[in-house]
Parts: sequence; C-alpha cells; structure tokens
Amino acid sequence: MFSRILIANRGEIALRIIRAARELGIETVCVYSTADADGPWLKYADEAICIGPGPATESYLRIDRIISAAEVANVDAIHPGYGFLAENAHFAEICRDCHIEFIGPSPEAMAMLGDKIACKKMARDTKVPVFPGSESAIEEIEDAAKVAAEIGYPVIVKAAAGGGGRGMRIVHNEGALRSAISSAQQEAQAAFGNGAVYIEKFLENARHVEIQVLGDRHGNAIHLFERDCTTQRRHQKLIEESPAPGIDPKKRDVVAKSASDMIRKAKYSGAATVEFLLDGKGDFYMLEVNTRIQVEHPVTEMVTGIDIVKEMIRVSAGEPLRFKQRDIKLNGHAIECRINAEDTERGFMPQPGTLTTFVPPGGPGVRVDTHARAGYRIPPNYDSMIGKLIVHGADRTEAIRRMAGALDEFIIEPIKTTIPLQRKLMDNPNFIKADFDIHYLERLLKKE
Ligand code: MV4
Repeated sequence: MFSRILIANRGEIALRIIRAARELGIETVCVYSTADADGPWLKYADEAICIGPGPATESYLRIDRIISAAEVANVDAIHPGYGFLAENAHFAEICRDCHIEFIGPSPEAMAMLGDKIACKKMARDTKVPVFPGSESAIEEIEDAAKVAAEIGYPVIVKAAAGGGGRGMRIVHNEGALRSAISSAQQEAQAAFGNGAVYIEKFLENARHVEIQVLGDRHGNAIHLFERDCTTQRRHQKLIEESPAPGIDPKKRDVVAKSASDMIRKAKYSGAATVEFLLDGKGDFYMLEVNTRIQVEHPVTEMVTGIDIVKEMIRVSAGEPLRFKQRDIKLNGHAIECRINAEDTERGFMPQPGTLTTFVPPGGPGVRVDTHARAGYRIPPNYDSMIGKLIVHGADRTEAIRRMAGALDEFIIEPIKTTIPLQRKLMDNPNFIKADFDIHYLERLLKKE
C-alpha cells in the first residue's frame, strides 16, 4: 500500500480523499493556490504545498508544479479528484513517466474512453446499448446525410473529444446538416485540438441515468448499480439519487452488467461512470464514460456500503477488488443535494464571500460532505459548490422527507445558496412522482 499520496484538488473532494487515506493509514499532501491559503481542508493534511496564484490555469492545472510538489514531498501516488486534471490523459502519462502512481485508469484506457467514437465502438462490442448513428468520424457530408436519412431526424452532431454538453448541434433536416457538421468540426478543433465529429439519433425528454463501475488491475470489474441525475440545469446537476426511481430492475441489471463488461474489456482500473439516457419506454442508450470519481459518488456509497474512494486507492496500489458482483447489495434509497453558493433567482449567479453562520444538519441517515465552516471565505476563482448534503432512507419517500428536514435545518449566512430551491423540489409533485426529464428543472424555473 502507499505510504503517502498527493491530492491534486481542493475543497470538499480534497477533504473526502484525506478521510479515505487516513483510514488506510496513508499520509496526505495537499497542493493549494494562494486563493485557498486558508482552506479548512489543508489543516487535516499532513503537508500542504502552495503551487501558485488563484487562477486554476496557474495552479491546479499546472502539471509541472504539481509534479514538482509530488517530487519534493516524496509521494507514491497522486489522487486527482474531479475536474481540473482528473481526465487529462497527458497528466496520467507524466505521472507514469515520473514513477508516481496516478489514482485512476491508465493513460491508454482514459484516452480511449475519452474519445467518444472509440468509446461507442467499445460499447457496441460489449453489448452496451448506444444510439444508432455514424460508427466512425464523419469524413464526407454525403455519408453523414445517408446515415441521418437511415436513422431519421432529428439527429445530434457531437464532438469525439467533447463532453458535458460542449460542441453539440441538434439538426432537424438534411438542409441544416452540412453547416452543423462543419461548424461543429471547427469548434471541436479549436476547443479540443480534435475536429472529429459524429452523428446519432437525438432523443428528447430523456432521463439521465448512470452506472457506477469499479475495475482493478487483475481483470476484475463490477458495477455498483445506478444513479439518477435528471434534476439539472445547463448540465449542472442539482440533485442525484440512487437507485433510479421507477426503472425496470431486469433491464437495469442487463445494462449495468454490460457496463462492467465494457470497462473490463477496456482493461480499466479505478472508478468510472457509464452515462446513459433513458427513454419513455425504459430503454437505455449510452452517452459517454467519465473516468474519474464523480461529485455524486456518495449516493452510491450510501446504498451499497462501499467506500468508493478507498477502493480506488486500493486498486491503484495493485490490490484486487475486495468484492464480487454477488456481494453488492442495494440497501434503501439515497439522495444528494449539491449545495452551491448561487442566487437561484438571479440566474444562479455565484455568491463568493465570507460565511458568518454555517450550521449543517444532523440526525440518522444524514451525511454532509463539505469543507465549509463559519468564518470560511468562499473564493471567487472556482466552482460555487460549497458542499453536498446526502441522506439515506429505507425507501425513496423516507429519503425525500429526510432531505426536506435536513435542508430546513441547514443554516448558511449571509450568502444565497441553492438550498431554498432544493427544499421546494422536495415538495414538487413531479419530483415526488419521479415524473421528470432533463429539461423539467429549466421549465420549472422559467414558469416562476
Ligand atoms: C444527447 C441528448 C439527446 N440525444 N444525445 C448532453 C451532455 C452530453 N453528455 C450529452 N448530452 C446529451 N446528449 C442524444 N443522442 C441530450 C443530451 C442532453 C443532456 C444529457 C444529459 C443530461 C442533461 C442534458 C441536457 C441537454 C441535453
């Protein structure tokens, strides 16, 4: 096992990784920017090294500075958390060149799954359901028009290197196809240095369901069931839950098993998430694979009892997974609210500033993952998530009531947060019935 790891991240996930490492008897080294010099999580690390000024491009995204800190601190491994360098295959490769373990997949597996055309091919080969569409990058507009005519409009043009909604175009007829493809290619080339695009059938009114998977370096892979992340705005998730409400458990088991087959075939080690859209008939279609620990991993931990962060550290130290698929049992229902320092009545405007009051909720089945405290100053440089409130209940009804009570107990002053909106959603009939799709929150916000 490692004796010392570096955490190339900040905030709640840095603290989450410190806690996991501590339980494994591993020392932690945090790198931080000057904007985070009084970050509360740094006090819990064994060592903290400043790597530059506030802008992430000058600190948390600087591979050279992070590697220098890792060498100086003499760590065995680096945990990238989420965001920043977590899905940068070049960073994973540099870590390998420097004989520092990257706590995540190999650069090869990361690069392959990060290319959505290659990822879709791997999915087809392992019977993971995907949308019909082009099976390689579009070379000639005539070929794309032929595929689009076969699958029928509307189609969506996506960048192979894109993700999280960047560089997509919805096309309703052949007349609009040519310019959508060439503008998507140009945008993708400029944004990702890779102009490859593909098309697939566009699905409206879907739900977003994702499967958590774990792989090790001995050829084992398992899934930890699914999460529903349908409640989102502009690709920012606000509420996640596990299990996904109202899905056919037989269909879910088949898809989840195919997702673990896929990452096993990709020789993937670490934690990954296979994202799907779910249509009105309950059929799944894979979108992409995220090769990092995700913000919403706690809901899966609450319903499976597995510490995903500890497991990812263990497998990158070469240990085999400690569970077989048959050991993984779903227990109850978990919901997470991402608590963002944002004014939901003013376009979700970020609210940096100092917290005078910070009173988190408690009681049975309540978990708060946060680095925030009274007196903490939220810097303006990073995303506005200041914590996550996770509840576990015997069933979805109990979890919703528990979340409503916990949101009522949570006091954060003087800045505005997403809590009042999330509290309202716990009383919303559509949320309660899980009668929702990826656009329902934006529709709801428009009405008000
Ligand atoms: C789609 C889609 C409909 N049909 N693909 C958006 C983010 C990226 N991961 C893929 N996305 C979508 N791909 C097909 N074939 C609709 C979306 C989409 C979406 C997906 C998940 C969660 C929220 C979303 C919001 C708008 C569009």
